Amino acid sequence: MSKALASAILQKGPPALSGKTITYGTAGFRANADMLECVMFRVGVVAALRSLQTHKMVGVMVTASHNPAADNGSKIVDQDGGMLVHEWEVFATRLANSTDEADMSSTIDSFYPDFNSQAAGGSATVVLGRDTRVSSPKLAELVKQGILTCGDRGGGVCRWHDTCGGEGAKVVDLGIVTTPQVHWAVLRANQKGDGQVPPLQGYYEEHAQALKVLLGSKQTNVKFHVDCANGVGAKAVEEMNKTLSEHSIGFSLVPFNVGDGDPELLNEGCGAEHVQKSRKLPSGVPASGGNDKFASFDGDADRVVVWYKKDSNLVLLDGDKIAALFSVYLCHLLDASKLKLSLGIVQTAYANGSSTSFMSSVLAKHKENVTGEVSCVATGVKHLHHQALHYDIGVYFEANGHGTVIFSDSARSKIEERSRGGDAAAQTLHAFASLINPAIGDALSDLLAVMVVLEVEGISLEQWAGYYEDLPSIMTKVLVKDRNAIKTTKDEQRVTEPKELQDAVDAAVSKVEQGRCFVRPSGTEDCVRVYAEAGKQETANKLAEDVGTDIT
Ligand code: NG1
Repeated sequence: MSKALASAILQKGPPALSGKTITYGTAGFRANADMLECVMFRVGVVAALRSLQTHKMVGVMVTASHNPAADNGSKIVDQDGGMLVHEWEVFATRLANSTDEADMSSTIDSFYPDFNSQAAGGSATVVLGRDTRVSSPKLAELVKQGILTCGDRGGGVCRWHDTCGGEGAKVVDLGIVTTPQVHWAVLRANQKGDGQVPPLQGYYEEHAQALKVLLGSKQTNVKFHVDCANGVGAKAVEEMNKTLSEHSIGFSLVPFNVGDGDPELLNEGCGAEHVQKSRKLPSGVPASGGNDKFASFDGDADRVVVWYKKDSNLVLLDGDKIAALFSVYLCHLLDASKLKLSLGIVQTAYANGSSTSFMSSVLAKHKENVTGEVSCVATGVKHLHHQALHYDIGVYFEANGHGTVIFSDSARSKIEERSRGGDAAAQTLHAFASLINPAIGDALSDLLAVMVVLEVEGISLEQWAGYYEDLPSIMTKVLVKDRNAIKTTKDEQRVTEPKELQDAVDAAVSKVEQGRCFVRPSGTEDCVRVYAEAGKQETANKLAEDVGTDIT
């Protein structure tokens, strides 16, 4: 059966990768859209096989997130609503690059040894979403063809059944949605287990219901301007606003950069990536009063940063600050409920040093009722999510605004039990857990959670910004012949190969007060990233520049 499937895949032609290899990295496959046609067909195949293997729905999102409009890509959502397990990422890479029938068939057999036995009588369902890129409808169609090819009834015979009594493969096409909405749909569909994908209205309703509990009888009138990066976030914001107003919740999200003009404007000078990396205002900022509040989503709305203007400069509240806000809030609730749950705060090496010190001091202050730690893992949200699973409550955010808060099953049961007994803090914890996306970073859920925490705790953006002061930092890109020649330790803070490079970084850092610097190959762009931090901005800039010179 794997031979028949391999031959059907190859009929679609070889991958047009111009001699390059495409890798399923921290953000799935990403490349110029022109290179992706065959790859996307194969992504459909991989997703269908994963669904067949797990007997659950999985998902595919066609997007290249914060990359330019000409790029595209895909992220596969696993059966638990999270990111694809590592082994299947390797499988996806192998299958996407294979050009030979025997190699492809043996790849299928080695990564999915039960394929032949499970295929007979099995079925697969894949939830499909796409972003607003011009190339996305065509690429989503190719994913669909890949999925359906798996269960194709060529000559009246389903590829998966000897004599077809089963359903083969099915696609549930959600159309234009945010990446976290695909994760949500897969998670909820598999939790219900009735083979149906719940309508997306359920996503908005869940948020509204949780907000109602968190706000209680508090009358609110909070407005945030939302920079939607000219991407999918605009549609979700509009729908969310409708539901908020139906429930008379006094939160309003006023979208700008909604992408109703030139498709090339996606992520162009706007969105979370632009704001967080350049620390500059995005394009299209509406004329507004001095106290206005702003948030920027990225192109597929899985990241958010918050900001405000001070003397026409931007004051950034990035992923580290969001994690700090949630951690302080959760520590208060854990103190009040005495539930004795562990709280893990997970960051990457890009987290500002001041944020790490701040989080550690928050945990130390609450140590009587909260056992916790701050840890650092490799870049890429899957690594953070994985680490966050070690705690009762895991708060994880990348500095760029990608993250969420997850609650373990046992923590949820304890919170629910205490909350049924009427404990107010436990009821609040329960509602917070229902508000925030349990599967993946979600710009919309995170923003609503920020808004509600600020509102109920009576914290202004200025007070929140004052939790700690960021150490001056800079991130630069260096173009090299082969970025993968640079190898790092697991937490990416040190280079292991070439050794001379780490020696040079150490020498440069030793000359700088409060200096910290690390180098790693990007997983999503063809470059090496340098991050430097120091007591003064000029010194951080110089440190990054010196280390950059050592790389080239
Ligand atoms: P790379 O290109 O590997 O640095 C970037 C972001 C990650 C993550 C991924 C996926 C930085 C420094 N890196 O990864 O945090 O979000 O994209 O989108 O922001």
